[in-house]
Amino acid sequence: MTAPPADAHSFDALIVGAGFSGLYQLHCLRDRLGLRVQLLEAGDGVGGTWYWNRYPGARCDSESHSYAYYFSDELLQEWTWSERYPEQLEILRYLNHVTDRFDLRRDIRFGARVTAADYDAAANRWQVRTAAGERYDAKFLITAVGCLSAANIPDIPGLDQFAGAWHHTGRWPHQGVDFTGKRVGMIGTGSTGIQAAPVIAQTAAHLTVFQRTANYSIPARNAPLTEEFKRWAKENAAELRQVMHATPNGHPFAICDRSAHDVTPEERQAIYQAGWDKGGLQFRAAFRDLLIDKAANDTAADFIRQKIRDVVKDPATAAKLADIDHPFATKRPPIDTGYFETFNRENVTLVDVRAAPIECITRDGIETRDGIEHRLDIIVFATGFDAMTGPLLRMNIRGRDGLALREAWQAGPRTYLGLQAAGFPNLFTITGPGSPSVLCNMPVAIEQHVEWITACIADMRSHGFERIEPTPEAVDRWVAHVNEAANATLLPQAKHSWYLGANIPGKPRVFMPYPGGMARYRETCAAVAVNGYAGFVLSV
Ligand code: NA7
Repeated sequence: MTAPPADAHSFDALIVGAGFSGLYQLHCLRDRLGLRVQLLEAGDGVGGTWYWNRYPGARCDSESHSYAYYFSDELLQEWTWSERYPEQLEILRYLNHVTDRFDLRRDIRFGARVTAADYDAAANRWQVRTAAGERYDAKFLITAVGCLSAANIPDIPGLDQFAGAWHHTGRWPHQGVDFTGKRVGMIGTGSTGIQAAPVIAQTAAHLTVFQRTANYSIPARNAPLTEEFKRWAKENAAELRQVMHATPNGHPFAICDRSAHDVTPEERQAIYQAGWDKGGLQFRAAFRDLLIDKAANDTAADFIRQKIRDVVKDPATAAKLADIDHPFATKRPPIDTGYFETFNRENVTLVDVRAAPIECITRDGIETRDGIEHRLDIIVFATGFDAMTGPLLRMNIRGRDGLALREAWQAGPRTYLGLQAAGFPNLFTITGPGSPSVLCNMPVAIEQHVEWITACIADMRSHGFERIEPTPEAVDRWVAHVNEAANATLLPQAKHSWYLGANIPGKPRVFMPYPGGMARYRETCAAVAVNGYAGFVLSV
């Protein structure tokens, strides 16, 4: 496997994407297994999500001490985060530090966007092409393209005639955008819009927020970390790792083992208030049944709606913001720094585009169905992503007998464990659809996948296997299991969620991430490997 290649572009493994996943995968395959590996990255630098998402207010919603690699004790001890939630630039600095510390840069080809990947069955090699026309081939192809990297820019008529500037938050200009004195329109009130609005409003002459679906949000309560906390996190890294591995969502806190119905209304109110004051994603860990029992969920939803009404002074605006049509946390729950307070500013307006949808973009702004033209200098698309499948499908992957992944997944993604698809030998998808991924603190999900893939390739080498792919039956069973797990929760009730692909016109409505919990998923993957890779076919 490690014999010298016939030409400079042949490798044992190709990895696509230099974010959290790709960097660790490169380290594992090259430095632990001794493979010849090339990592192909579309951007000019490492960082993945944190390379592209440079919009104002961009910050991680996982707490910094948990949003890090835990595979290296030395790395954990030498890196110190500055705030409770790391901002985009700090994460980018961290990933650059990791890249240099493990000497990864020399095996990364930047500016290399993969445009095609074809499996050559006779040679058992993946033939990969980039937009620049470069060709690579390798036995293993590992996608590390992230779940939220294919920007969704809605097809609104007239965008090409807009006289101002427009930007998608996930493709933010590196030099930044100056909002001073500008009339800014922002479409989208997901996690991104909720982070960006308060920051944009500080310098813009006016900010108009176009809201299609009102959203819950919990205060982040971001703050600089104290020296005491920084020391505590380092001293307790092993215990923190254990907690993150044992919880369903990979965060460093446990979900309380009580039902929302086990306490009196007054106690419940006090518990929610404490969660609100503490801030962050931990709010949803207050009760074990918030995501499985609608009546329990309603208690949290009502609490947050009341908070919105308390914060927002104009009752009409408060009513629109609190008119939320889905259970709490069935869409990815945002956390914010002053989002609802932003609507108390003189220079901020909320436009309800559920009531009056966007008709078109004109030369001077955005026109809604009620005939109003909202005059703008800059449009910010905080409109999210073609999540989970988008980044994979746009690579034009073809497996055995020319089977296109796009065809195989016509009715929605079909994987075994989110790791592999039938008909695509030796293709591994890190945090692929069907794995916990976006329902988990991402570095935890990523480390588990990378380590499983690395161990699998190591096992193949030691037993002389050349190919691995799942059986169609194992895929069928897993897809059914993912659906069952989703249907056991309230998650599918948010009909417009990107978890379901519902934000992209024409995309099949299938629940994509695995909602059975990261801890249980980790055990399943380990059991599969121990049982001779049950559900996979290994061949020589
Ligand atoms: P999201 O969560 O997909 O949010 C996108 C927002 O944009 C959401 O409010 C959408 O409304 C809105 N949207 C999308 N298309 C349109 C059109 N055509 N018209 C009006 N409004 C529109 O993306 P984010 O970037 O905020 O967050 C993605 C993830 O990144 C986040 O969950 C974290 O995991 C990190 P909708 O709700 O579809 O009605």
